[in-house]
Amino acid sequence: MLKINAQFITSAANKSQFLQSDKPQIAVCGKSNVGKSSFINMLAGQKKLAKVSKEPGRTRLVNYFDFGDFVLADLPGYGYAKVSKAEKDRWAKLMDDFFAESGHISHVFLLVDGRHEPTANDLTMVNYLYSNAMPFTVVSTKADKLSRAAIARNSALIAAALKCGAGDIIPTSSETRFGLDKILSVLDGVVRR
Ligand SMILES: Nc1nc2c(ncn2[C@@H]2O[C@H](COP(=O)(O)OP(=O)(O)O)[C@@H](O)[C@H]2O)c(=O)[nH]1
Ligand SMILES: [Mg+2]
Repeated sequence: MLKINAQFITSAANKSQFLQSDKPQIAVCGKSNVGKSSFINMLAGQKKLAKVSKEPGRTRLVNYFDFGDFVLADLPGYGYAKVSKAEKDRWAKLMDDFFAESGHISHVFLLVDGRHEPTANDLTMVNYLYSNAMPFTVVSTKADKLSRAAIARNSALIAAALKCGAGDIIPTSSETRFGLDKILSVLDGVVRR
């Protein structure tokens, strides 16, 4: 089993600031407000490691956390309508740079909102992961807001849109910690490789 003992390391605003580490690096990505920070806090078993916001975030930083056996990179969210074209371009450049040297990335968690079909930006992100040959897991969030039947139904819709199997989608709730066991077993597999 993984021993999880997490702490914030640093933030990177550009390529030159990306963290170099000997530990496996795991990235978390998804649109603004999907629940990335909450997911990281659930993994860490801490309430305030990553900042959770009611307002969709505007920070354009990669935040790094040391989890002991691995480093987790919280990537800036996308799809927030109110950002300027210049900010969107800056985000795209940061992501291009991040995945360009993706040899150091062991795994990516792509978070999508379990209540809705994936957005156009989610599809762009997943294509990005496919074209960079990144190993990834799709995590659907906010399962506490859905019935079991709705979770199953939405997983099928999300899988069809993202061209993966419904069984490859892990529904989670950072409120109830539903799905955490499955996430930990993915992490365990990644870290052992
Ligand atoms: N009900 C519910 N709300 C959640 C869950 N995860 C996140 N949220 C809420 O969604 C909002 C955005 O969460 P945050 O983690 O900051 O998203 P981020 O922008 O992707 O980092 C906050 O109001 C959270 O409380 C969840 O599993 N269940
Ligand atoms: Mg966040």
